[in-house]
Amino acid sequence: MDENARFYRELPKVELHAHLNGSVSFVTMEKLINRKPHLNIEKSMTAIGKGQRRTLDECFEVFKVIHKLVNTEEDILMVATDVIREFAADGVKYLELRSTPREEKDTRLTKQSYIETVIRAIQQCKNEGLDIDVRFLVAIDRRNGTEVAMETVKLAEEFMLSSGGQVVGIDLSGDPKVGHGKYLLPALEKAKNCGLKLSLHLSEVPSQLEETDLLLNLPPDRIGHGTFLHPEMGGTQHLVDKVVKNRIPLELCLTSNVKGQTVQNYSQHHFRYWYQLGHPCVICTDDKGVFCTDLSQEYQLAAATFNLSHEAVWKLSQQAVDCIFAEEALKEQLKEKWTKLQPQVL
Ligand code: 6MZ
Repeated sequence: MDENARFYRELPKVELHAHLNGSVSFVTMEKLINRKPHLNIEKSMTAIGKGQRRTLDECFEVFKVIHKLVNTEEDILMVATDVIREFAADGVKYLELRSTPREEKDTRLTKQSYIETVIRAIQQCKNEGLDIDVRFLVAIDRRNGTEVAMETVKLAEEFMLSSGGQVVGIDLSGDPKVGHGKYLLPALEKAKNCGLKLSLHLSEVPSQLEETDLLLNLPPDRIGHGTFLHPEMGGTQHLVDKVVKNRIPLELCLTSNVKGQTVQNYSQHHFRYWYQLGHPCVICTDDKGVFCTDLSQEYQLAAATFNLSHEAVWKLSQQAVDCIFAEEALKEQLKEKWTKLQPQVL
């Protein structure tokens, strides 16, 4: 590893936008495929390699394949522990994992046992003594509509109260071309009122301006992507003003957006717009398995594309701590960790 790559690996990092089933590495995927040879799934069907691109629709087909491979408690436990260990090995000190609880009649998996298993994986990694704190966001898949969204929030609330602080919020995700946020608003309001934090995928595709305007009134605690919010990408100043006024941090995933073809190339990524505004931006991976990346690479890519010094990169990773959903005490501990780890030259 060259010295520059080492800097990014050793940089303490915060990962706030990671979908569990999109984060499954090649190595874990191999184990899953070996467990279920009858499915005839090849590794190439579960990831988008270097230089490859897919439409966003094709990306959503990839998740369907992965969901076939991850359909028991045993699978979820393995996937979640592997993903957490990999983030820890990449220098991530605080991770918010998000995942959509699924019911699988064939394997008797319930949404409840799905969440319990993710929490078990988090505890197992803690017991291993890994240098990473992990929290869980329960995801609402937007295509499933009002009732499922409400049920998901109820589950998340129960777990928030019983999990000893591990479940901290709700993620709204899924194919942005399906469904409309107005049907999900009551569930999101309920989540907010019971103390769950909200991270919402907003304006990931161009046609969502009305929905984004509506959901920004909540307001959410963080925004996933927000690719088409600003006027240069067909958004509006009004939307930008709302985001800036409430200082809502953006979770930005460069490789995901370029490989998923919502952004043409790295230099046109909206990181530039929001970073120049001085608005809180957090670099994230989205789906490190599907998009074949890791958080160190994403930081390095952002730095190379936007000409950021090591000092600026350090600041970026440090400021991400302010955007986490965990309790204040942990925030303070993480800030101390960053201070301790800061190289003297910066
Ligand atoms: C929107 C996405 C996504 O929940 O089964 N997901 N939603 N936009 C994206 N951009 C590429 N990437 C992943 O992880 C997979 C699920 O996460 C959401 C989708 O709902 C996908 O099915 P989990 O752990």
